[in-house]
Amino acid sequence: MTTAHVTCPLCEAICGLEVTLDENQQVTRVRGDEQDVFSKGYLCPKGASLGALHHDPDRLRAPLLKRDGEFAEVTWQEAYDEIARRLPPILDQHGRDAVAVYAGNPGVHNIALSLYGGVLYKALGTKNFFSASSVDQLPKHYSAGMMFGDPLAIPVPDLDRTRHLLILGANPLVSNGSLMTAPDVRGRLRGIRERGGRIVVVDPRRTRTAAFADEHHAIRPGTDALLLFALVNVLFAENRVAPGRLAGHLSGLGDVRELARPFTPEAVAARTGIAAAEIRRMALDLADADNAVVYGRIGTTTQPFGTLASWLVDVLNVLTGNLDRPGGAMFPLAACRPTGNRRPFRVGRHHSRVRGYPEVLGELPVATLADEIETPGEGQVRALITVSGNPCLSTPNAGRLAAALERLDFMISLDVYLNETSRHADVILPGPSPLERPHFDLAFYQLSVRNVANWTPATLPSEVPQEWETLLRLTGIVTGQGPEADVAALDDFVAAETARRSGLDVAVAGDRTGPARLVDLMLRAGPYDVTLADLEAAPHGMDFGPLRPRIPGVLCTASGRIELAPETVVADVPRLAEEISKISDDGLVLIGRRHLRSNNSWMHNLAPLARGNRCTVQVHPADAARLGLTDGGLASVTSRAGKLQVPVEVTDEVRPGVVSIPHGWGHDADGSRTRVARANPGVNANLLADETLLDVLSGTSVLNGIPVEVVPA
Ligand SMILES: Nc1nc2c(c(=O)[nH]1)N[C@H]1C(S)=C(S)[C@@H](COP(=O)(O)OP(=O)(O)OC[C@H]3O[C@@H](n4cnc5c(=O)[nH]c(N)nc54)[C@H](O)[C@@H]3O)O[C@H]1N2
Ligand SMILES: Nc1nc2c(c(=O)[nH]1)N[C@H]1C(S)=C(S)[C@@H](COP(=O)(O)OP(=O)(O)OC[C@H]3O[C@@H](n4cnc5c(=O)[nH]c(N)nc54)[C@H](O)[C@@H]3O)O[C@H]1N2
Ligand code: SF4
Ligand SMILES: [Mo]
Repeated sequence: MTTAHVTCPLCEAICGLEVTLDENQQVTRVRGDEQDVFSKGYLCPKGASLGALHHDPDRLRAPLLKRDGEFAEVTWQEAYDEIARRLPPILDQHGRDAVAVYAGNPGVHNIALSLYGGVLYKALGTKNFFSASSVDQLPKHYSAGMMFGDPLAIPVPDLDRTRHLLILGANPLVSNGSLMTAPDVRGRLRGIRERGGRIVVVDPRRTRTAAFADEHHAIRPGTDALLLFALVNVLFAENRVAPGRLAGHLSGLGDVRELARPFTPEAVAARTGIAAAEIRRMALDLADADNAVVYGRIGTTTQPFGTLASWLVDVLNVLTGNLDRPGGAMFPLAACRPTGNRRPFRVGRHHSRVRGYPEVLGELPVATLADEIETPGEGQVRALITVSGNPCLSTPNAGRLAAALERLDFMISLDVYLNETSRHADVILPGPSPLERPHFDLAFYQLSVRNVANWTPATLPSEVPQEWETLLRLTGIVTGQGPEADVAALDDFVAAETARRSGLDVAVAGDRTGPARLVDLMLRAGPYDVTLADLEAAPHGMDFGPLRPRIPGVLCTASGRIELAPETVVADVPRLAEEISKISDDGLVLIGRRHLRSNNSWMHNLAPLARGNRCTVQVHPADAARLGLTDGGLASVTSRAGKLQVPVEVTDEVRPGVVSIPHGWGHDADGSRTRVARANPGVNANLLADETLLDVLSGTSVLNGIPVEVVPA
């Protein structure tokens, strides 16, 4: 029997787990690691299923190659030979942009993919780079980039010290937190109460978090920016703007005052569904609290005014003096120094070919991937590489995208399942299970409510190559070196680059290779005096303490100040102002929801998580009565993009005018190999999401607030 201490790579809470294996390397138990410096024993049902994931017989352990429409297991050599035969001619004949990439969410929880993915994408040199960020958090990168100069400088709520938390569009008691790495959110929220503080939730659904809170406002979807502007308006009108220490670091305060003028509580009340008096009180409560923080997540980013809402969240944190102070919204300081050049954030360095959407953070909106595949002409996408992504379930108008994938000349999926997306591929290259690879949360230490770090060595030897090697092999192929390229030499090159950008000699990392070497270099260049060897000696992690103020050091705007009214953001305000006059009861809209025993689209194949059908359309009793829908009956839901049938759940959890279907379901596609998930497939909510509805600034899809019609089926 052996016991391993690993950091869970399944969500942003980064819990420390204690995994027990028997002599046959079977996982017999997974528990929370009580000695973990950050999570202190917390875990959720997904983390507890790490063994089920590792042992899942459907998880791929060999490459699959499609011949005459059927997949067969092949050797790695055969897989690379096929790629070397088919991919380079597309690049040669049609140019770099003919090959698109879609990078999905698990890549952010995987050091091999996050450190070496970029090597392949840079070698490909395609403008057609897409990722799950454009169905997620890009608006927050955009607003942070414009306000602070650095799109990765995202302030997080200082949960453990705050006395007033205003949450919009997040359900951290179920999601376990996002853009806010905080294991055991429930315990931390309870702490706020115990300090005499207050939790206020703004959400169209009475979620677990809303039910736990002191106050819940069931807002009309898509109207958060109106509400937030009204809060800003009240602070100015009541002379409660008090940026404190930040006053000397601000630009654009007067502009914000002017911009907020039309957005009075009375003006936005009808549209948001929140009474003017309530809005006024919410603003004053924020101003009155000793410290307070406004926090917005998926419900505020995947909607038509995602960037404006993300911006206004931090404007409020500034106006109340809560940005960069304990108990407010603070900038974490990760142990690994990011190696990028800190130049002021810019967008629109290139545009998508068909619809002309600007690039943001080097990517284009995934909502336009189908356009790029379907539309002939120079630069048409003819091949696609998906890397840990399932866009056929996670992106808008999934039906159109699935049909478009069938028109590609060639497709590769780096994926651990044969699923709704990878079934369209010609070659599937699997990666190791979480227990078969080292782990380090590069992304999430930058978003963590305490400064911590934890290195996890691989628990077991891998049955397949590490994914960084796979990515370097593909890099060899697209750079003309063929499938036999010297992976060790490519890795040395990557390490030398990392060392150069960190101002170090690569030799300091000794004989390490792969991600371990890069992490060691980045730690040595980082703000704490630690190396990878120090972390290896601390299996429960290292704690660098609570968050500390970082302004002005963290800023890298051209002015060196916080830009409270960035030009491009301000230019979108008139579009929001038009919303004020819109009628307030314009039909049903669809929102999503997350479930504790679920992880986007890909963990429904694990028996311990797969109990019961949770894929229903929730409808308010008043709407159900009006529409003739009955609990347990079947509804037909139609949007501009598509149509589906789904069981009805009548509940007053959702506000009137709003229906909710979770995303990530629809596991009945022909040819996918996820046997447990198929037994309880649910429906693909993204058949309904409209690929033409975007937050215009960031290119992020509207996944909440989609107009739909619902009738009995
Ligand atoms: N309607 C609606 N749609 C949404 C959302 C919503 O709220 N509503 N949420 C959006 C959000 S926030 C996100 S992040 C996206 C997620 O969108 P995606 O990232 O496209 O989808 P996932 O469901 O995370 O699928 C991840 C894929 O990675 C594979 N995978 C898992 N582990 C590994 C690994 O270690 N290596 C490799 N190579 N592959 C692996 C899985 O098998 C799966 O195919 O969905 C978005 N879509
Ligand atoms: N169990 C579980 N955990 C997860 C995931 C999962 O699939 N399952 N996915 C992970 C990922 S990739 C992410 S990005 C995070 C997301 O983390 P969260 O953002 O906390 O997740 P959600 O539960 O989608 O919460 C979004 C909330 O916004 C509400 N909402 C919808 N529209 C609006 C609106 O217009 N305004 C407002 N104010 N609210 C609105 C929804 O009702 C919902 O309660 O969760 C992560 N954790
Ligand atoms: S909360 Fe997230 S990190 Fe913690 S055990 Fe669950 S899935 Fe893993
Ligand atoms: Mo996400």
